[in-house]
Amino acid sequence: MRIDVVSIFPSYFDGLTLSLLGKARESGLLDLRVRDLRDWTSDRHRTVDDTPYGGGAGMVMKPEPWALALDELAGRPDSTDAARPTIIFPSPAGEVFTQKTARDLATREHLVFGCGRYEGIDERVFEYAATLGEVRLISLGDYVLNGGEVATMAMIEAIGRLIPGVVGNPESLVEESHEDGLLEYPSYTKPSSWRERPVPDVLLSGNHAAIAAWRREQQLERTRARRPDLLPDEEASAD
Ligand code: 6GU
Repeated sequence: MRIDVVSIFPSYFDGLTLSLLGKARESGLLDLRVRDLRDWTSDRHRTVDDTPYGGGAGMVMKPEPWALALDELAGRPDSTDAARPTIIFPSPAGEVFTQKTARDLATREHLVFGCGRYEGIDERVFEYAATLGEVRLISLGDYVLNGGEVATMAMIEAIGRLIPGVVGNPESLVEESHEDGLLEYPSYTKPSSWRERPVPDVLLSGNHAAIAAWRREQQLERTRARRPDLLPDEEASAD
């Protein structure tokens, strides 16, 4: 998979050289390139923002540097459908990012992330981007960040680990919170008793069916307590 990121703070993404995603980049499973939006400015001050029409607080990102960046990274509008990238603008005004979104985006050949700052990007950039590929405005949740960088990193990590081969043991992808729509069951390791706290007996029993049943019950119980909104109606009331 190829991922291009455009940001005025490219060094935010230095952390993506570490750990599993760093290895995926070294092995070629993930071709991740981070670019500075200011590379597509032409004035002496490398200006990327200006005052908003209609007035109001803050600054708005100018359209032209974004258009030049998208032309270079997302191709010209005459390119074939298959080669058209998915262009993602992280935005608190977007659809909410979930594991389902991550699974969908992990199937794409080419993603382009445009990280906005200030009060946002000139609205015409989203229209222009839609001539180059599928545009998605995506939010991490109902709170405000200073810009799209941290949101983009979270999305790249969630998407990247779903690329086949990135996570060594694919079974660890299945038994995660949200993969089956429920929160994860609790985990324990040695010692079997620690500071007066024993590991639940069933986990030491060797009875795999009983362990699976216990874990499932734990998943339901936790989801009921912490995230009842995730439960299907028939599981929503305690039994
Ligand atoms: Cl994607 N961007 C910003 N700026 N704030 C957010 C967000 C994104 N998701 C939640 N808050």
